[in-house]
Amino acid sequence: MGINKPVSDILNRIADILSIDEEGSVKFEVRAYRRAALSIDALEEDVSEIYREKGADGLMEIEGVGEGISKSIVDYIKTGKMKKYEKLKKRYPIDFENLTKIDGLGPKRVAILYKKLGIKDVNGLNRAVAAHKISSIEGFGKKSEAVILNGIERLESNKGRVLLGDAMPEAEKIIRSLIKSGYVTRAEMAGSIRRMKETVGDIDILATSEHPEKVMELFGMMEEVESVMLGGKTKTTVKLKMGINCDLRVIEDKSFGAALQYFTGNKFHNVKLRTIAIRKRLKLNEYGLFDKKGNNVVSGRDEGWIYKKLGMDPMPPEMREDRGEIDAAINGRINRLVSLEDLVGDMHTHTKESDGSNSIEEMVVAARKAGLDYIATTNHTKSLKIANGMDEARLNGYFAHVDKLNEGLDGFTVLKGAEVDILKNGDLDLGSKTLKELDCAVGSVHSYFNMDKDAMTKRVIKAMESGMIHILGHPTGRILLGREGYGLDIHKVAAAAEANGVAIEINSSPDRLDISDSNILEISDYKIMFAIDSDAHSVNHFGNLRYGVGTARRGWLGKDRILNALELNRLRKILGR
Ligand code: DGT
Ligand code: CA
Ligand code: CA
Ligand code: ZN
Repeated sequence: MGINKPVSDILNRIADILSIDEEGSVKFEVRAYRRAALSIDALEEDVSEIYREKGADGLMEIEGVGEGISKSIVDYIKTGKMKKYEKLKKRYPIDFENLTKIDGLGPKRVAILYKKLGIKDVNGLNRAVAAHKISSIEGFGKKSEAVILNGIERLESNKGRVLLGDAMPEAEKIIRSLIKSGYVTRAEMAGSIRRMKETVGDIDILATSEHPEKVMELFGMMEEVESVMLGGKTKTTVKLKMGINCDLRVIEDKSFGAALQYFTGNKFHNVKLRTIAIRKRLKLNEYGLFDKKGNNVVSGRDEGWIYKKLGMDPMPPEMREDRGEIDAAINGRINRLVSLEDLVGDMHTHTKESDGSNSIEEMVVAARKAGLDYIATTNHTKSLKIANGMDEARLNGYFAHVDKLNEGLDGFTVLKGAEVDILKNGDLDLGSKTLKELDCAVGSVHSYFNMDKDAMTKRVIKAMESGMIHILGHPTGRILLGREGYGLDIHKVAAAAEANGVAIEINSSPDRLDISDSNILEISDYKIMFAIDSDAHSVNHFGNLRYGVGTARRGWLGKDRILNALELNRLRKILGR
């Protein structure tokens, strides 16, 4: 495990504490820390490696890292601490990380609660809410108290879960090590990761091996592992350093498919399937599908055949949530779902013109590497000052640059776009002349999240009715394991999207996955298209598209519903309307 994550976390905490101060120069500093945190989080190479190879100068080559921040990073590499943070922490000895995850609480409000009530952590907050102390503080009130209480409950229910985007790469690393050991012939993910669920409680891995004991021994000693919780001959559970458990099961080759089915779940899907088996006088378990005499009805090797023998079409793991997929499978109505290979473009990407880490040239190289034929460059607009949003003049200059770039590109196109801020009253954050010139306008809400549901719905619909936006960006504003989405009447929004030809974004950023799979299922009968976007803020983020695809598949979407599965000429016709 590298140190990029802890380093970027501490930089964010420094920004939290600094942001309590309102002074102009500090505001700039806050932005610098946030920016550095973001680009370090997105780095492929570990900062400790960079430091070892190139020293502090190497660190300063990282986007957004200047002399001061590079010193702090060196500090951390040498001592495990940052002096600047330790000093600031004395001013506010508060658990910012968890407190700011709660809806309705930013660093400033957390600091007010500390000063007025001495609240330092979630427990303290919980006690203050229970005693109704919050509502008496200026700027908080009864509504805030309710929002905070709801936020605490959400934080509790998320405890122990991590983002799919953190769990999946970890599972891949473990599987690579297993295969590399030479003792494992086959290893695959099961459970919620295989179903591409947005958060994951524990990692499930199934493997086949001639030497199960060796595999278990080796697993317990992997560098990702903190401790072995439960060691057995065919199943071992470990606690990973990243904070969750990992179950490894060694399975016999002849029942690998059955085990894969069984341990992929989910539980409710499996219960239904077992009931169907019983009705057919069969028995389904992790070893296979058996008749009354205990004979194999179908080879346990193959997952798909188990479904077929039970009288239905096999369906992708992403559908197995007991949301009607078994009926659909019995009636032969499992459609082909969109896959990563179907995506040929990306409609939402940032560069360092606003809050991204890379130049448009670097983004193009990365997008091509990811197999794309076009991207829309969509930086933030002027109201979003914290993200260095662009005004009309800067956009014009930038677009002239993009025009030149496009002339030199062969077989790749950059569409000129913007992530246009949807203002409080539903107006868009750019003049209509500039808006009309955009190839691709993603309209997004970035402020006033606490508006009531009616007002927020009207705000978003007004933006869609402007006829100026092509895509509604991260439609509900939720942050996974963080804040709840804003109140939004999703049916009214979908109806407006249909009426105005606006596509709904499936934002692939692992902490968003917004719009959610369940919302997609809810609105998929409307005649609307979806855009699976990376919302890339760095060259590495195109790799997140797979999570957006997973979300689309969990919403049962086929390629025909995906805007950026269209080749450029057909896409242009739709955007041009
Ligand atoms: P998670 O880990 O909370 O994100 O969700 P899952 O779905 O990965 O749940 P998990 O890890 O408890 O179990 C993996 C799959 O194994 C689950 O989807 C269904 C299946 N399963 C069925 N019966 C059992 C059982 O008795 N014990 C366990 N551990 N798993 C079972
Ligand atoms: Ca699991
Ligand atoms: Ca498990
Ligand atoms: Zn945005």
